[in-house]
Amino acid sequence: MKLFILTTLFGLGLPQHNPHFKDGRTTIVHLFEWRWSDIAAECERFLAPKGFGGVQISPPNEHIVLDNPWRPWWQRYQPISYNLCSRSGSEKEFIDMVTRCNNVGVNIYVDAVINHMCGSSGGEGNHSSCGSWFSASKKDFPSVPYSAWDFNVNKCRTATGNIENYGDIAQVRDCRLVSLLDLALEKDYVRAKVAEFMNKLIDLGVAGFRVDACKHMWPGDLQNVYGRLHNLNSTWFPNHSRPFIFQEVIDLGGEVISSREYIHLGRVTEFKYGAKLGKVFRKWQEEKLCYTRTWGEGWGFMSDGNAIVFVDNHDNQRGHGAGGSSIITFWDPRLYKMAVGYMLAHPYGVARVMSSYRWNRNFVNGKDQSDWLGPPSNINGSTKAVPLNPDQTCGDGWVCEHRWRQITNMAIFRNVVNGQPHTNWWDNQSNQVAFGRGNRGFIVFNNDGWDLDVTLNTGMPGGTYCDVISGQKDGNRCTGKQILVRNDGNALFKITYTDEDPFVAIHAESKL
Ligand SMILES: *[C@@H]1O[C@H](CO)[C@@H](O)[C@H](O)[C@H]1NC(C)=O
Ligand SMILES: *[C@@H]1O[C@H](CO)[C@@H](O)[C@H](O)[C@H]1NC(C)=O
Ligand SMILES: *[C@@H]1O[C@H](CO)[C@@H](O)[C@H](O)[C@H]1NC(C)=O
Ligand SMILES: *[C@@H]1O[C@H](CO)[C@@H](O)[C@H](O)[C@H]1NC(C)=O
Ligand SMILES: CC(=O)N[C@H]1CO[C@H](CO)[C@@H](O)[C@@H]1O
Repeated sequence: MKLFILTTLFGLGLPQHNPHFKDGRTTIVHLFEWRWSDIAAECERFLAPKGFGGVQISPPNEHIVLDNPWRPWWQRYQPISYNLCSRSGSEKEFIDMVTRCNNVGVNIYVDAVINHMCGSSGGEGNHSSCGSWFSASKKDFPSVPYSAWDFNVNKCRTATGNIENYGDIAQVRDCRLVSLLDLALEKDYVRAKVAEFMNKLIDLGVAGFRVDACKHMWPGDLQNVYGRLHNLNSTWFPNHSRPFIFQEVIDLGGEVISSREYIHLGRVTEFKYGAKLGKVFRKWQEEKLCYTRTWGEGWGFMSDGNAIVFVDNHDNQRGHGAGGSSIITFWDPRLYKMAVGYMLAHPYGVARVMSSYRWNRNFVNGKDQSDWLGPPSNINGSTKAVPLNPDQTCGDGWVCEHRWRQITNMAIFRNVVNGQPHTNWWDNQSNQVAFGRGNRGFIVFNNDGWDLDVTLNTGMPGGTYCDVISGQKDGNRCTGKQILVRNDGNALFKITYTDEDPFVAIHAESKL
């Protein structure tokens, strides 16, 4: 346990590994494809009061606009320039969002697409989110400007110019990822343009970056770019704060490129986390929840201080990226709430919660033919606002997992137990487990096909606590289950296997 705590401190000690959360907050939410004006409102009306630490936003720069398929979500992963106008809004709206979120202590992390520009067959013209002219065939992007010189052409050794063999490190980094025009990040000019874009965002007040497709860039090139970045804006962050960097590297083990190559530069996405947690909660391949006693490094994950963790992300929730069918998403709400609850209760990693939109799935031979569908949109292609229903859930196809009571309350749990060790483990050698976080919180799961009825040592002070899953504390009463912790710390837990949510969580601030 000592070692665990030391590595945590060490991780936060590395400058680009620190998310710079305010006021003991601990959780990032990815508001995938949300408009800037909706994010600004959400920071003020929900994220700050509920204690969320930050938002990962969709790429803010100018992107291609595609007609076939119609406005897919992935058009935002095809940059045309670094102008800040996108499907989510204008530069003015972006600045307003960053300012308003920062003013209520919620950080903004930008999804930075710096490996490539648009696809090689992206055509010529002004089919771009700000109407900037470009030519994919000539590799001409005058609004940056980039010209053919700025792309990897001669370096790539495949006949098609695309990555053909993922076992060949040079191909993966020097050739085109699914035909996207691959920037020559070894060039000083390209490094300078990318850093200029990122520095503009830093100066406006963002707290850091989720860097897209890092596996496809050489660590040395990234180190050079990151080295050019300004410190965070001291209006909102302590002097000399480095931007938080978390890098998308898909490494499920057995790949020629390892997440280890990137951990000295910033945190890295731990894709094994959601893939394994999905197997555990689905009970696939004889996995059991009791085996998660050693969850974290004990499961072969990278060290705690280097990891960003998530149950699902915008790629693998729709079958893209990594993790396969074990990934649990909002489409399986009962399992999803348990899995996200587990992640938020457990001390390993910096946690990110996904917030999605619904789309009409259409499976043919196990593959979703609609995995490209973009966010809820108007007929003219503009993204719809996120309306709130009277019960505070979201309408118009926005799922808003972060507003599900069980998930919101577990984000609060994570703040309340922040810094406390993983303690008082119990399991039934099957799928009933419980663990505490020092004397600040305790959680019990029943993912077996029979009832749980057991007295456990919670490690918490005696008193009556509100379960924050079936309800929460409301003044001097509980809206859901009540848990009586005796003065010796023991409490009786009963969770029937048919419960809507077969888990219970209590924490220091849910005490009556
Ligand atoms: C895009 O190009 C077309 C044809 O050249 C022109 O008519 C149109 O005004 C341009 N749109 C923008 C937004 O620049
Ligand atoms: C930091 O943000 C403030 C407030 O928006 C702004 O006035 C200032 O110019 C920014 N600092 C830098 C270095 O850009
Ligand atoms: C941060 O830096 C600014 C400008 O150099 C300086 O005026 C200010 O006193 C510093 N703040 C702290 C807390 O050191
Ligand atoms: C697109 O449609 C929406 C809703 O009808 C409207 O509010 C918006 O102004 C339109 N945008 C453009 C660029 O026409
Ligand atoms: C292996 C197994 O199922 N063990 C126990 C799981 O928990 C219940 C009570 O909570 C026991 O009755 C089982 O024997």
